[in-house]
Amino acid sequence: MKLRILTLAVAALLVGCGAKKQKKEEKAPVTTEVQAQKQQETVTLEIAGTDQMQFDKAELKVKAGQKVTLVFKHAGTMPKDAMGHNWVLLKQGTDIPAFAEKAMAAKDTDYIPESDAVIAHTKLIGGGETDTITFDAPEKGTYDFICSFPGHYAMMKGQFIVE
Ligand code: CU1
Repeated sequence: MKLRILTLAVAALLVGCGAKKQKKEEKAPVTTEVQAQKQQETVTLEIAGTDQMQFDKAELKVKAGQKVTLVFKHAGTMPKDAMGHNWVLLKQGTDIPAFAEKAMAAKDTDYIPESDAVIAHTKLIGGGETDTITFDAPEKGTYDFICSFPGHYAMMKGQFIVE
């Protein structure tokens, strides 16, 4: 008897398009809310380096407290030895020319010198390669990012803004 009622109920639901629609509408706001919340907690940024020794973006923006996923792509075709790029986020107040000089001497570690100035960095990549990193956004403020491949920082730099 119970099963019969259930079958009827299911049939009624299937037939009654209106009822089905209502159910969907009830569910929608919850899903959207969860998605919005997730979006606030995490952010995905994309930036690329080129064969012309440039980043394709001069500015990246995130919100304080966000988990940042950064997708770094080398959009060119030149090999790593000739036109390698990385993305290095530096602490506020870092002396960039001094850091770059240290980086130049750090070939064995892909030009990432031993330094407490680095907040986050990708690996060094060549044409066609991609590296993805995740890190927590630092506190509110404006930070510099550079490519630490020898001679690149003068052209390859930008601002990472935490709001
Ligand atoms: Cu570079």
